[in-house]
Amino acid sequence: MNKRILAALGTVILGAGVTAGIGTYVAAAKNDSGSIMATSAGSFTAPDGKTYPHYTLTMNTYPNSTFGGHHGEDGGAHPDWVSYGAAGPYGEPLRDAKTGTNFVVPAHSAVTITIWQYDSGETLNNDFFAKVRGTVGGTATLVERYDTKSHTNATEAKTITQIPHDAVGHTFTIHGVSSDQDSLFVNVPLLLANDDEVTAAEEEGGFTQFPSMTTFTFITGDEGEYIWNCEFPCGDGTVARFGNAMSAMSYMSGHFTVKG
Ligand SMILES: [Cu+2]
Repeated sequence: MNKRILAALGTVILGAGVTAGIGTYVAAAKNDSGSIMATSAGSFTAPDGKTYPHYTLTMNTYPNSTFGGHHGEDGGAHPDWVSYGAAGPYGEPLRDAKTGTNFVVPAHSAVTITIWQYDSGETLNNDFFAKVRGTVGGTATLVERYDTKSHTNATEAKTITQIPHDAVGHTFTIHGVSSDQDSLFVNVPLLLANDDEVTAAEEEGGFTQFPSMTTFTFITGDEGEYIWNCEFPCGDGTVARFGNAMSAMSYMSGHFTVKG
């Protein structure tokens, strides 16, 4: 993956700017203008027969930050870093989005998230995160290849409880930041996109036409402040590649707020 070499170069050139950037970001993230609100989508009946207000969120994961959106048109300070970003209803980048990684969802609701994953991948440090956890039914729906041009599944959708631990692009993992609130833990592994297609698309300055598409639903409790992050070592650095994009907010992590 040439992005690792690029990331290493980026560290040398741009490392000084990182600390200042994180502080600014966290301060800005305190108000709601920096968050994506879930979209209302009717009601959802859980397997136990209970009905909840239903909300949806969409997002993308990219092999670099040149998708526009919250990093800016040219990819911002770290164009070579992997990143989450705001997505339209068919996995298209929302180039005008001002935020891509802070989310607000209502309390006591069913939240369905769809993630299009445009990056390649490698092996997880920890098998734990290759399993789907905390979702309705303990499952997710996976389309290994989604055609973003025709808006159709290029492979059949299937219900999954895990993916191979050596085929993980990124993970979406929500967890609490304090113990005096409802616990919310959700982990969904996102299948890598085809390596050759990702590389070919990157060489042309774009993203693969066929990301994987993963959809899952979970039920929120009382209001609370949570954090989400990727548990795949997709960053850079000497400590198990948990540096750079992995340790900077707004790339592979963000706020996840449950509002009453
Ligand atoms: Cu990641």
